[in-house]
Amino acid sequence: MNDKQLVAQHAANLVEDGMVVGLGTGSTANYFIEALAHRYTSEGLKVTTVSSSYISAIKAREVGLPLLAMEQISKLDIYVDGADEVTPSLALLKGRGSDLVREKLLARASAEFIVLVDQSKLVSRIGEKYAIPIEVMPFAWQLVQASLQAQGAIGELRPNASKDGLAMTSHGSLVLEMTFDAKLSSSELNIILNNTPGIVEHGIFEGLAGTVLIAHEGKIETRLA
Ligand code: ABF
Repeated sequence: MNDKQLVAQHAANLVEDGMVVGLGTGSTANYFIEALAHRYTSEGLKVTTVSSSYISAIKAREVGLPLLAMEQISKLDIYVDGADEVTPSLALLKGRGSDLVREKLLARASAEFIVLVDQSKLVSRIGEKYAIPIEVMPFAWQLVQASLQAQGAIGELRPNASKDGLAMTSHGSLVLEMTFDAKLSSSELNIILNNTPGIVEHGIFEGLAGTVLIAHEGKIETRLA
């Protein structure tokens, strides 16, 4: 069992009968979906799930988990997802995958947001390793880019990974990937991005993580917000 599987298995064991469970996206979340499905089929654990992406919804269906559409829920008990960066204050950077709007909606609506990472995701500040993904209304991207550039940021639209052109989210947003002055804290960045018109959502998850489970060489460290 690798570190991602270990932490995913640990999180699946935290799920209780009757819970509505949010399914994250990415390689670690995939292991969680598999581990949860195993408990569902082998123990008869009663769960309902809701997914943060089409990809995870397909995975959930493949492994036989009962799945609700996001439109069918108003709250959930637990949301389990990976992250790209985690700071000492448990601010997160997410969204190197596709759908951070759904991810942030589930993180905010859940009674408990559990983040699964290995040690490679630990950073001293948001933006240390990656540019910040910022979903923008397609017609607003230049205005948003200019507004953020005026505040010292640099960056471009995310290219499409598999073919020519630009990346587009499942609900039609373009994605700017911007790098900011390293002196700005995650809460300052969060405020700047929350207050910029034309931004649909961004990858800074500030004050949302309840528990971060960190796997390293077969052991799990638990950090609580
Ligand atoms: C998604 O998957 C993203 O928000 C985050 O970018 C990523 C983490 O994936 P992995 O577990 O594969 O590193 O949830």
